[in-house]
Amino acid sequence: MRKIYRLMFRPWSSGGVLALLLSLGVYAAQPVDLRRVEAHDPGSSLADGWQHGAFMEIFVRGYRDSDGDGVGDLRGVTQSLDYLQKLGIKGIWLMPITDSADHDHGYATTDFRHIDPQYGTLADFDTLIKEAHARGIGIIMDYVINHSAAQHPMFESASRGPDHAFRDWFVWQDIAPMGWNIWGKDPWTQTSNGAYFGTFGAHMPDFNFRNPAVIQYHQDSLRYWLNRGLDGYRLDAVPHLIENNARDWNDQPESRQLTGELKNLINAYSKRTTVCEATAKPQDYAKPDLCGSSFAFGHQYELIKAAKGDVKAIEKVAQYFVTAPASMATFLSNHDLFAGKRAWDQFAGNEAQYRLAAASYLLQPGTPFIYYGEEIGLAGALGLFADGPLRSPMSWTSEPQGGGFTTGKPFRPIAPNSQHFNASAQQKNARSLWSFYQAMLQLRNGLPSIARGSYEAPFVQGQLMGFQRTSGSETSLVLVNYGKSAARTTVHQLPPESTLKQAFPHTRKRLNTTPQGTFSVTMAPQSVTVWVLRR
Ligand SMILES: [Ca+2]
Ligand SMILES: [Ca+2]
Repeated sequence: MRKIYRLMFRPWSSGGVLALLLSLGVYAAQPVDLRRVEAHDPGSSLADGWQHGAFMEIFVRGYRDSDGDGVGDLRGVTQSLDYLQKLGIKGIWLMPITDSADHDHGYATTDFRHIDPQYGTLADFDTLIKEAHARGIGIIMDYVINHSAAQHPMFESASRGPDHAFRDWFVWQDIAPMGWNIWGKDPWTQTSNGAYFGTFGAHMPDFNFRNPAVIQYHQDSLRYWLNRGLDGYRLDAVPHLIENNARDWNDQPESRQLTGELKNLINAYSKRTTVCEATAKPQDYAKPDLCGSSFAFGHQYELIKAAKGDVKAIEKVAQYFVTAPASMATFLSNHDLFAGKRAWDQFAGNEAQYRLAAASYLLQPGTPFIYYGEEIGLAGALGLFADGPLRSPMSWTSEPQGGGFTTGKPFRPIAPNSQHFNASAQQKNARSLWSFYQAMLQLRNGLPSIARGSYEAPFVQGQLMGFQRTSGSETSLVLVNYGKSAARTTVHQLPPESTLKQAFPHTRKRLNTTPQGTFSVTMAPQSVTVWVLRR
């Protein structure tokens, strides 16, 4: 008998109270906010194309604590907007901020329309949106649509038996079917009241998207936040929305269809954007008729290997955007361990390699998603399991107890390198990693060819990569020498007898191309240069 309600006495949480009332049989009515939400687009004050600027992925719990309880919150993010603007950030991806059962990453949702009280209030959310927009920064957030937490009042009702409310909102069979295997695990959980399906495990039961009421509920919930001025969503795990059978469960046509419909709902609002997590076929999901943008899973490993000098990886990095859509969302690492450790740990603190990886993805096509703290070399916390080290507090200062993240006791250990690798120290140092990230984003924000230009003439010579980006009359030439020795190279396919101005490092140097359209230059070891040509 697994009818044990995990009661969490969180009197400040409506979800907790409702779950409690439900479990006591007190609350007969539906405890979930099922109100219909019509589209009321408040418009957008953001610049056209803002969503093609660099994003920061923020784990609110670990970003900045405004009230000293040791847990990051929305006001902490609002207090960090000036910092993000100075860095050159144009968008923020908030990891889940709604009520969750996990009280950590937030992907086990218990209320799709309520801010986790530890993160703040709806008023705090509204303030964050308003203050971000005032700085030209848009905000998207996670929407975890495939599943809820097992503690969601809807699932708690459904799990009581076939005649209970919300039963058909989840995927049930009398007896768990045989033959299922998702990443080495059986997704079915047998209970005394039937078996239910959970792609990511028993704690996260999948919704039944063959039930139109479920789709309508999520559409309403998406509109709920868009109507408040949210600028879009990162849709979680969309290839897993709809399963057909034990063989055909991943990335089914039905999931693609529904993903496209959700993207259409979101992007019908002015200047909104959608980016999808689709690990198996990310390039398919970036296409306009599907999600429009999709994380470039797999590419991050090549970026890291290339930065370490791996010639095969350098070739792959050079070729990636020959075929990949420019709407890919590129990154070095994120909150999930399957995507890799924090960049600092993957490079074991080698800043030269770190810079090469950063330049590679910040100067290529795609929309870069910087993982919070990446710009200061935030290391993973020590002594934690699984993906815990990836989600430690941001290091704001050298303060040894809370790293400037909190005046209280941080919910998780601060980074072991916070004394030198913190936002305060690095902003003062023109040679810091932070300053390098800022310089790369200045190139993106200042040069249309780098931000959204074409991708042309990629080449690799030894451990040196080059490519051109063109927008209108402006062409940028990017050269990256991943090797540990200087390299002389001749670049071809440039406009003949034209003047190239060096844009990075920022010098007054000018060089001319030959009548044949070539250009020769010597690259210092492990260096990046950017040249700009205007016709
Ligand atoms: Ca707090
Ligand atoms: Ca599913």
